[in-house]
Amino acid sequence: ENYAKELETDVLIVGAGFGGIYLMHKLRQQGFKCKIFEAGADIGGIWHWNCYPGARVDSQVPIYEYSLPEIWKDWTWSCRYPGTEELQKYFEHVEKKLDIKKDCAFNTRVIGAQYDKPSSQWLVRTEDGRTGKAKYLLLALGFAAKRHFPDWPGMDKFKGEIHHSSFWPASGVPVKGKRVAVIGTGSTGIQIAQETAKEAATVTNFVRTPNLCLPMQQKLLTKEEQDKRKQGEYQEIFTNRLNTFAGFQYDFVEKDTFDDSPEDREAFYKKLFEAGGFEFWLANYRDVLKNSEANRAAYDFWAKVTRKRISDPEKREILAPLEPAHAFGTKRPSLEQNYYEMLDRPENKVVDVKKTPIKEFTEKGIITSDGKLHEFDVIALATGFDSVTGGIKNMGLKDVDGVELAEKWKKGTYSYLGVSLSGFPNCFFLYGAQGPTAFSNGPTCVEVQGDWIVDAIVKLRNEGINYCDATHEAEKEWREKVIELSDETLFPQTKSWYMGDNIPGKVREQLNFAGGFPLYSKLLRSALDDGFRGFITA
Ligand code: NA7
Repeated sequence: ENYAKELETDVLIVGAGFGGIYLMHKLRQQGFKCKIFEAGADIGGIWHWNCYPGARVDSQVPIYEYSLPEIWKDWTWSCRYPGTEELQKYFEHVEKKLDIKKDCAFNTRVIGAQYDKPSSQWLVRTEDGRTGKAKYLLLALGFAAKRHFPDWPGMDKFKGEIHHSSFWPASGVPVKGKRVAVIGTGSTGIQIAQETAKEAATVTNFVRTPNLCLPMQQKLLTKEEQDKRKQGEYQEIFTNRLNTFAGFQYDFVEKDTFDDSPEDREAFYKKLFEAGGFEFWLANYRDVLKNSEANRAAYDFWAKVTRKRISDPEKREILAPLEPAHAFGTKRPSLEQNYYEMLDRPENKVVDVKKTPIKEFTEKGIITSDGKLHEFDVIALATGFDSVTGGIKNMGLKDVDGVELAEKWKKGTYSYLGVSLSGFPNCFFLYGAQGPTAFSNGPTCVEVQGDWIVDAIVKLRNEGINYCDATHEAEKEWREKVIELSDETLFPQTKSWYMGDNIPGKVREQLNFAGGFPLYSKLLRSALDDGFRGFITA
């Protein structure tokens, strides 16, 4: 019983991850009363849920953390790419500094929300029969709030342990000496496979699309070196990240791929690989995600380096084929740590499910379309999420006329600026549809959009505006902009969750703003500076 049956506040925030916490902190500073409804049992968002083996962030610190000095000043990381446990500790540190939990209702899943015109309030219903009332409703759901479980026949028959990555028991699942299946090759599948292989008897990775993984180049960090970097360098990094395409400390170089000689290009690619992380993706030549030949050159380098690491010819063809399965970087690369050497070992297997799709599950394991039974003790479903739009469509959100958002978006996604929805007054969201979301570093995105939302709410209060609703015309223009920017890239050529392809029946459309942070921030700001351009205010 951590909140009353009826709760009234100024601002009701849904989600207590990076986004929700940031909003609450900034709004409190402006004198607003805030509450958070959170489906999980603690703060941390995806880092509360991500308990699967090997879960680790793949954007390096300090880029992957709040830019708030009161948080980073006395926080020290152990390594460049920390794992779940350390991220959970980080959120404990955040809690100590910001005192967030006292205004959170945990285990509180929102199942309905509608703006009530007569009272000028949002009424928000929860699964356990409570109602929250607030002038403003802010949605900080993250882009992975709804899990994707393919509905293979017989899944309930399996006698071993089967878990979706995002519902992995926090207490762990023993894999020592066990036969483990990992379905999926997103960031999650790669991490589970390489981690469980340290103990399991055998790991089998079911691969529909090979991940064009990049070397993580993990590195331990000392307190001394971090303390030194905090004297000026951190602030510089946080400021600079706003000027880069994806909100990182690096950016595409101001050069096209074929401006360089083949030798210089090779040396450049090599340097990016050695730097590790996403550099080969997001600090590459500026045309890598726009020009097919440029992209192919990057792919060929990737394949050359990666193929050398796989001695088994059959596995090599599935994991790193000479002909690319898709343009490099148009699906999210995962950062690997010995993934290829691990799968190359004779006891581990790779099943090409493009050739032989999964047909059904049995008590003992998985049958593929060639009739073969693969037996397992543990199955990890690393099958991802109804990404970007799944969460917001799944919370009973209705417009002023009572039409469900899921219904409104049946034929396509519409938002204004990737932060608001026409027909949903005084409601804003972040790290969701048509924002930089999946093409960005999460904390950067959350702060850029969060600052804007806070400024917008403060402006509404200061100017005595009671009601602020995006127009449908503004939404249509924004949607066009999002599609136009995406069409200038190679993203639409590839089937991916960026484009909604991973969920059967989902509309195929670009779900993310592909124009980069500098442009995004400019567009966002100008709408506010122009007196809520694109909104009806009253
Ligand atoms: P992803 O990246 O969506 O990966 C899901 C994987 O599951 C992907 O390899 C899919 O293959 C595979 N998948 C999904 N459905 C099926 C079926 N029916 N058959 C075979 N394989 C299937 O999710 P993650 O959890 O790894 O990562 C999510 C994001 O969280 C990540 O990008 C980070 O930003 C953090 P496909 O590629 O579609 O062929």
